[in-house]
Amino acid sequence: MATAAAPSAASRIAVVTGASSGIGAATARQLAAAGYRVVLTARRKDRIEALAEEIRAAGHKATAYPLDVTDRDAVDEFATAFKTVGVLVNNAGGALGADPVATGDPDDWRRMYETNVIGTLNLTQALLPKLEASGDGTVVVVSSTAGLSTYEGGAGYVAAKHGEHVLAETLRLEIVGRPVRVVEIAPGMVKTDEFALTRFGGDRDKADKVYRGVADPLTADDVADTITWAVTRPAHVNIDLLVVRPRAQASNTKVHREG
Ligand code: 8X3
Repeated sequence: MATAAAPSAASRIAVVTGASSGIGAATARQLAAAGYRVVLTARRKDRIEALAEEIRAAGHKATAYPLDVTDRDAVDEFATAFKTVGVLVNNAGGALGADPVATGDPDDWRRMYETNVIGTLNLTQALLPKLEASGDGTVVVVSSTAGLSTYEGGAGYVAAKHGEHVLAETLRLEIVGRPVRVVEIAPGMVKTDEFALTRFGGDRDKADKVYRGVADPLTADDVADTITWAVTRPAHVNIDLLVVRPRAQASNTKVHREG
C-alpha cells in the first residue's frame, strides 16, 4: 500500500486560494497538519489572517496574503514572493444564481467565468514555473461534479466548472514529462457556510432548501481530506480526477431526501 509522502524540503509550500472559508479553509488546516507551510489567499484579509494565526497556534506554519484571483497584476506580484512552490490548490470560485438559460443574468455568468476559470488560469500560469522549480509540484483544481454533467438551472455555473475541468485536462497533456502533477477534485453536494448562500444572494431559505432532507451532505473537511490525500501520494502517482459525493447523492439530479 502506498503511504503518504511527507513533503520534501523543496516542495514544502502549499498555496491555497479561497482560503477564507469552506473547502479552502479546511484544506489549509489539513495541509498544514500534513507538514506543508501553507499560504492562505483570499480577498477577505481579516479572515485569512485569523485562520493563519489559528494554524500557527496549533504548531504549524501559515501565512496570509490577501489576493483577488481575478486581478492578474496582483497575482503576478504575489508569485514573485516565491522561489519554489510545492502545491497550488485552486479553490477560489463559486456559483451565482440558479436561473434557467432563458433568464440567467449574463453578468453572473461572466463573474463565474472570471472567478472559477480565469482565477484558476491566473494562479496556475503565475506559479507554474515555481511549481516546476520545486522538482515535484502539484496543481490541484477544485472543480465540481457540475464540471462533468449539467442540471436544470445550473448552466452558468456548469459552464464555468466545465471550463475548469478542461483547463485541468489540457494542462496535464501539455506539461507531461515535467515534474508537475495536475489533480482535479470534483465534489458533489457539500454543505458549507457560504456556497449556497452566495449562490442565492444571501437568501437563507433558498440556501437551506438545497440541503433539505439530505441526511449527510459532504462537509468542507471531507473534501479537504480528499485533496490532502491526493497531494500526499508519492510523486509519481497522479490522481487525475477524483469525484466525491455524499452517499445520498447518486448524480447531480438524483438526491435522496428524507421527510
Ligand atoms: C457544487 C455542486 O450540485 O451545487 O459544486 O453544482 S452543485
